[in-house]
Amino acid sequence: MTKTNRVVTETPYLDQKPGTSGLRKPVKTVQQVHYTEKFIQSILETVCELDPSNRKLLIGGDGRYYNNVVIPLIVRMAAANGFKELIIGKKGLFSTPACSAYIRTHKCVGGIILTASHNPGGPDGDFGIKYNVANGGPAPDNVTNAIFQKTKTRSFYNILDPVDISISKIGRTVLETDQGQVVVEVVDGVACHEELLGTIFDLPKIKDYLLQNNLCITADAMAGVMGSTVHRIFGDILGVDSSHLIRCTPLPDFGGSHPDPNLVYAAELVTTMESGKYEFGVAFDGDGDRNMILGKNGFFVSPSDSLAVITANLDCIPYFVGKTFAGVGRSLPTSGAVDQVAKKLGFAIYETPTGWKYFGSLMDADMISLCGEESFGTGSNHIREKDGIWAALAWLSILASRQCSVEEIIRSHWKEYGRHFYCRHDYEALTTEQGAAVMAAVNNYTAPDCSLPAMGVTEVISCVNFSYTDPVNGDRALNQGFVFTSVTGSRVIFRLSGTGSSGATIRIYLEYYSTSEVDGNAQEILSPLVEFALLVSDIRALSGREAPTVIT
Ligand code: VG1
Ligand code: CO
Repeated sequence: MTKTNRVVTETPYLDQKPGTSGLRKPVKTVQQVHYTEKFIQSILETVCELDPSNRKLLIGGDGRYYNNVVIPLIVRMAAANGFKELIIGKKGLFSTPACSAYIRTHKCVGGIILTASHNPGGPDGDFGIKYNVANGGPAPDNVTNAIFQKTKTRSFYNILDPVDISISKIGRTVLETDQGQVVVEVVDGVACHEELLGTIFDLPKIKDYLLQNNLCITADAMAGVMGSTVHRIFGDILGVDSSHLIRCTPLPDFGGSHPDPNLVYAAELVTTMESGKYEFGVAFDGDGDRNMILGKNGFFVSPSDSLAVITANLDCIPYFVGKTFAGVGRSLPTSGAVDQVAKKLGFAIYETPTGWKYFGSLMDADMISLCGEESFGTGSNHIREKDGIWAALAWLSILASRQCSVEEIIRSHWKEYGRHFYCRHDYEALTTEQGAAVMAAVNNYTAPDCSLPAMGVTEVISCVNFSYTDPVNGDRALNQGFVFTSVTGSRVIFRLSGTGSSGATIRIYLEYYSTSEVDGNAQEILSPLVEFALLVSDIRALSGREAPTVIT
């Protein structure tokens, strides 16, 4: 019989505040003595308080470095804290959307997901610990705040003596402990999600479409966890030859890459697509919730446009057909492209702060069926996370139904709804002080008597610090970003990233709407907005940087 120990620890760590999506820290930080244990104990206690009746917990992860150390640790700690059923993906692999699907389908109390998502991995990379609640979505602010409060006074944790469990094989082990029996079940981390996707899309129709038109498609999992899912769905079901599925073997350090599917970090896919060989290409991030969609010859689909196009083409996706469509959600910095569609089709639209956690309550209350973020996140209410492979299949469904190319679909969308020229400039790895100085400079413009400079020739009418009240539960989220709005509806938004593991990253979002010049050059059209952003933030002087690190 395995014994429970109560380990008394020294001073608490005071830096365990979860950010936009869980706690993200350099691996070296989480390797400090008792660091991970203390955070996990704080999660487990919070979960027990939230729902004392359900003792079934999922443990997922994107396969990154150090997962193999922390997974057995969570098993021992969860068992020592009274959890009775622990579900683990084979080899510890469970994409974020698959975790969400599993938690919902199998009625878990929640899940601990070991991922830092798009942040690099490996011994010198980042580690992440995220808690998802019973609806399958990221813990909302009140839960993460409760966890954080506990970390501040943490003085002990509970852990079983080491147990002998292999997570490399599917199967069930019953642990006999001094707390009674604990079932540890290693499952196929893909199956539940795969099954769900099969009920949402007409996969045989997509396969036929590719076959009949002799079209080749490609996917890049960036050595993240989505690789296995890609092999199963693109390979086994859609019949795509595995030679077209790149970086689909999950690696603990993502092969040294930065597993963030954007034009900069997924440059390899961009080059491949530019060759013209493929009709469609998609890249996913480390934990498989993000997607970047490219058409033939590398035609880039901006994530904000992607959400709008999917919303305008619901009839191509069987899941939505014959159902009442509730509405759409988008995060503040996501462009208003989807607003145009919602307006025309009579759907409700909600603008939330950045982070998927804010969509959960709206979906649970049936107020939105679809949502997305400019940061390459798209998804629906089939789960409570963004879902990279879902987005790819949504696009393939649209292509198969409309029988035209990605570029044709986007161009015809712009003709019909106008185009939201859009770009994001990231200044990564600034010091905390530099980040604060830039935000303070921008904050000056929120003063009521402040005169606002023009954006090129266009008058700027307001600068506000965005705050949000959840329409379902009244929860407030303050200081979510500074928004400058021009008289013609252009926006320039400033935010501090909440997913970095150290220092500060400033994100500047630029958006300009036009119904007449939809084929214009985005860079030229957005250049007055860039000038404006540089002027009001003084970011060059304050950060010592001449240019952003990422433009996407
Ligand atoms: C970023 C994105 C945000 C996304 C979050 C988590 O947050 O901007 O839209 O929800 O990452 O995505 P921030 O605070 O760094 O801007 V994932 O795929 O990293 O879990
Ligand atoms: Co992610």
